[in-house]
Amino acid sequence: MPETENVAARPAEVHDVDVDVVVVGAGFAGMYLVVRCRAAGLSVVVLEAGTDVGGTWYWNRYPGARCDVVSMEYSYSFSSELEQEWDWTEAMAAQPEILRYARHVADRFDLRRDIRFSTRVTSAAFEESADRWTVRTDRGDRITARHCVMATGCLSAANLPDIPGRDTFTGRLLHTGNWPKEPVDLSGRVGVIGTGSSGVQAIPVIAEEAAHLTVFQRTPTFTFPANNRPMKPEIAAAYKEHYREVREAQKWSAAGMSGFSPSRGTTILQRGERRSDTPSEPRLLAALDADERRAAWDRLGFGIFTYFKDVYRDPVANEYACALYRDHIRSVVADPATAEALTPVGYPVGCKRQVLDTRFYETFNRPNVDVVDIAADPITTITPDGVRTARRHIELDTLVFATGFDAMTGALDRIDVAGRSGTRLRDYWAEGPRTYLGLQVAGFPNLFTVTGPGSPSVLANVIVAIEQHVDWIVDTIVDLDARGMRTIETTAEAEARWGAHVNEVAAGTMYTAPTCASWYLGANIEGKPRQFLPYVGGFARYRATCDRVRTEGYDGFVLT
Ligand code: N01
Repeated sequence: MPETENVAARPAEVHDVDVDVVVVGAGFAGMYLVVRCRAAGLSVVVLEAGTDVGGTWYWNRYPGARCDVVSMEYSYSFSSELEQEWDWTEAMAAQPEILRYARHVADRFDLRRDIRFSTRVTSAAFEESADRWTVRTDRGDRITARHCVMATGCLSAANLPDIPGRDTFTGRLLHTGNWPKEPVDLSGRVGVIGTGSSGVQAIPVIAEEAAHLTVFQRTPTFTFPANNRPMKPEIAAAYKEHYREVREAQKWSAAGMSGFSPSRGTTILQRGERRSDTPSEPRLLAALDADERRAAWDRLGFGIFTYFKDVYRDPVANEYACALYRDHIRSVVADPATAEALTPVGYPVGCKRQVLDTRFYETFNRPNVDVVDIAADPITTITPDGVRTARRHIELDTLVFATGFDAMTGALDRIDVAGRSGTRLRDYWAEGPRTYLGLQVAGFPNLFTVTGPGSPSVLANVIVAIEQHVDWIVDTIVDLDARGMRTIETTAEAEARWGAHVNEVAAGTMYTAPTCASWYLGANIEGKPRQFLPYVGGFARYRATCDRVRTEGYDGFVLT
């Protein structure tokens, strides 16, 4: 079936409808919500700011954008026909292919008839007298619904730092997370600010087109080779043959990945392995001397980070691994000053989201690429024709902000969400988000957040996390209806209990190391409260908790 791009303009008519479920966002979560709601006999409307489905993969069209989970597992599990008929061309798919997949799913299941595109939600308010949500949009629509599901994505609110002079730039100014649909001319003098996952993916590709590329880097990153390759037919065939076992293993894994071995045809679950298994003789990097550590790198390369079980647990082992990593940069980057500028120091590997790359360091050996260490030579202003740092002015035709997102809470903050007594979600979360299971907030009955703060979300294969949340939400609504219940609402006590658990499992990990500043902690956004946002206790454990909560009569929720 050909996958089509939706080119519908902003709908002309204003909607004033009442449905069972209103959904904000038509990414992978919103799309699956349509599938599940329809199957459950619930009427549903999805409101989407873009002109088509795909969410993250609709907005992040920057050169080099690609998934870092294997394609065979970064896909929906709800339809075996879909699994069998879709063919991925690469081990880890690039953005255009994932967007094509999303469109294919929309076509195949006729999802778009329940989605209003080019429609941005401005507010959502709970009407206590009617136990209904009223959702309003920028086009004047008014949707009332029994349940409101925020499928707004974890990394969807672009962070465009307010650097002085930003809006005076007369060249083209772009953000990776809001990339234009039409081809962008990057042949001139290009600047990229940021070296997180987006910047690291975009830089090698832009370097090939640009006359000159200047990378403005504030914090050097740790990035591992993606080792992407074309999809081998025998691997795709092995997955397709064993998809049910693969999906089951994904569901009960630490991070939504099955550990499937195509050659053996078995998953990690079938082999009885667990990521947390401790080998009988623990492999500890900290136990090796300098020569042995060097020999380990020569033998295993980047494999040392997972081979040795203490790298992400013990600060001493972590620093040994970082030292080997830094030597690696020096061996790849020819110019010593450039290598030094690119070398991460002062924070542990495993604190920030792991970045995967394709020839990132090699790119800095090109004559048309240089890096400006803006920690040492800060950007003072953006001028009409470039960027001024403390020491120089760099003329640019195009300036790319690869500066990330107001993660996990930003998209919700940008909607005026009001619960009981008109309490604003952004006020309730002023000191940091409070949720129960990342699914619900006290005082906001029948409001659900898909992959919300306090759930594994960004620490898992997000499609697996989405399916688990959507299944839980729709099953709960169906169950409430069967019991004649009108509302479900968590309590402040349950939120406090869950929040303490989220913090407890994050404590002592590299994510919360004292020297760590990451978007997981809200540290990338000025004024955002510092709080570790996702749940790091493991996906399988989290799923079991959600299942248990339901079977034990919705422990932590009040049904009325
Ligand atoms: O954003 P980031 P991203 N002045 O926040 C810098 C997912 N993703 O879009 O570290 C100057 O990671 C900032 O510097 P610093 C993935 O989960 C996945 O790259 O704050 N610089 C940093 O270098 C990822 O983690 C893929 O000092 C500023 C960069 O901008 C998440 O999305 C691909 C600045 C931002 O890095 C976000 O990644 C892409 C300022 N004012 C994204 N503000 C895959 O591979 C920020 N920076 C699947």
